[in-house]
Amino acid sequence: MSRRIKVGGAQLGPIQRDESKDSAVARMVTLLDRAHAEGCGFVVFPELALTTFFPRYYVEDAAEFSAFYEAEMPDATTRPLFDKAAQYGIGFYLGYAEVAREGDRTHRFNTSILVDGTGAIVGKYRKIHLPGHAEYDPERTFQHLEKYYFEPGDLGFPVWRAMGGIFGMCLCNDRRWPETYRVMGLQGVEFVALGYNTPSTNSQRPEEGPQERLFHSDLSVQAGAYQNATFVAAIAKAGNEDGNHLIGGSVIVHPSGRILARAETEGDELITADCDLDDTVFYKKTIFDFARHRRPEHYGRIVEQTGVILPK
Ligand code: ING
Repeated sequence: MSRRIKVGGAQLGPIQRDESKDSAVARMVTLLDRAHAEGCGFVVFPELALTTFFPRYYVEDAAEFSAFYEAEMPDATTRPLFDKAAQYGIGFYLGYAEVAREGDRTHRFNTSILVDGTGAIVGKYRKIHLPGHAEYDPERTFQHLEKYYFEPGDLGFPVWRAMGGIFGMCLCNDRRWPETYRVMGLQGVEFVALGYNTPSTNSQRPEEGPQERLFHSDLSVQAGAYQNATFVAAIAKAGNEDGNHLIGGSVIVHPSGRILARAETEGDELITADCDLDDTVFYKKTIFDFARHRRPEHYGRIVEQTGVILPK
């Protein structure tokens, strides 16, 4: 029995700093309507899908940006998205900024959730690889302060049985790190959902522009999919946010590494692909049969070291 699921990638165009969350939710509901009309069973939205990419701005007191974070999910603002998805029986991935009070401490994470077709949150992920820097850096052409506004995730890279398969999540910069996919691959992941907000130039190397950024995004996602025999949907928030450009290039990738669907615009756009989760089985039973081929006795450095230790 094939385990086919039609997957929608709901790329968002820019969200301006003064745009309301209600407006962002309404745009996502419109994409969900389109996904329903096209027969999708699962939809992937971007990273930080409710707000502009606020880590590009520096404020002395991070509490000034508290409105960008969600203390409860769903709340009155996001409930329409959950209700519409449940009405359609569509599961989804949603990225947002999370504030969590644990005891007397407040934690802030760059978070995503996995919601099943009944509207139930089946899983949560908190971004582990935070790129950029933790303090204002005058040397950069623009700021990328995720290390200032978020803590590294504390939930690891779990996977969940949902939508008839084994689903995992990550966020943006995580897609550049092979460890992200491998930890999920070692749990049998068949579908990795991820959202991203990727500036189209390098703040430390201005000549690195959108073409290079799109190339590296595809390279990372296709490699992660192929090397772990999993589908990957990598979905952007794109376009010009208050003069700051983010790449588009949302893709849905097959476990062979081939791109099944790619966004053509930098706006709100639904891409779709028919994903038969059983397509992962051949690769998991042959070239990437981890139990037969991996030699972890030689991989010690990967977990023992953080940075490079050069030879004498
Ligand atoms: N954004 C970017 C990303 O990893 C980045 C930051 C771009 C880091 C290119 C390194 C190279 O796609 C987020 N939000 O992680």
